[in-house]
Amino acid sequence: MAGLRREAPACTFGLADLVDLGRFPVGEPSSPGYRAVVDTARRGLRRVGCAVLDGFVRPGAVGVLNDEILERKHATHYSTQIINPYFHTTADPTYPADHVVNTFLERTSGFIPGDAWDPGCATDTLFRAPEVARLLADCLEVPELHCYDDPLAGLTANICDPGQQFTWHFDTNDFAVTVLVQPAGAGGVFEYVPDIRSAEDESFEAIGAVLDGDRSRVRALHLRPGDLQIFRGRHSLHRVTRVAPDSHPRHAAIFAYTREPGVIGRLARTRQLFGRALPEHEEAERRRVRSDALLD
Ligand SMILES: O=C(O)CCC(=O)C(=O)O
Ligand SMILES: [Fe+2]
Repeated sequence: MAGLRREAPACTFGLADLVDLGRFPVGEPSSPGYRAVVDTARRGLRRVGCAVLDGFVRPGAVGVLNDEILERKHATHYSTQIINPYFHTTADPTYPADHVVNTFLERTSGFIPGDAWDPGCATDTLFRAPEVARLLADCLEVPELHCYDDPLAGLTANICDPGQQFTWHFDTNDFAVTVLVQPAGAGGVFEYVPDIRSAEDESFEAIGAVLDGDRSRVRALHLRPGDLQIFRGRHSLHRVTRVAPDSHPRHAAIFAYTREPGVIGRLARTRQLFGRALPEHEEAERRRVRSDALLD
């Protein structure tokens, strides 16, 4: 008779272990505490496209999240690339040489891909908790949110090792949710320029000014471990500044959600970010319908 195989525990962490439910009563949407969190986040998102739920992850659980990143750090796909704000890597001769489209800056950070996480680990539990998706949907004023179905880009961690930076760019997703797990000792600061472009206006001139060092509209976020950040990165230029060479690495867990279920990423961007793509990406590319005409 074959012996019973021991299954790995499906989930060893409950939400209460991970989230400070006193301050963030995620499962109680009609409670005053929940309403207060949502109202504050909505104000930030409306005003500057950014909201921070400070101390969302319990201090004790932040260490667990960091251990999970360290266990998977070997799976990080590092990209050393010179990119323009639209993630393009080659010049476009239809624009002048000094145009932002032809301005390329260094990106040296890496991503731990979605398929590196074990289902039921603390990071995955936090990402997939329906109560968290409900809270985020309420903050973002959308009817519902679904975990991004992309097998690589749904749940990731952005790794910036000493000396690395993630230069100025726009995201392809409308918004991103980030939990800062380990800040750098020096550098590694998230900076952004709220709503510098819109679906109707690329605002090349304003973007060029920022790339040239204009700090007048730049905001810097000094996040602490366990802070959850909701950020609209499609229209807000942003970056992670260079981590000091003598600092420890910066680790951030990134949770991607979509308004519709079953959404998956672009083939070229997937290859760029993760160094590979899966058959699902090729299939999705064939079916894709664009939602706007922005450069990317
Ligand atoms: O690590 C972060 O805080 C954000 C990184 C980022 O901008 C991105 O992954 O697109
Ligand atoms: Fe980004």
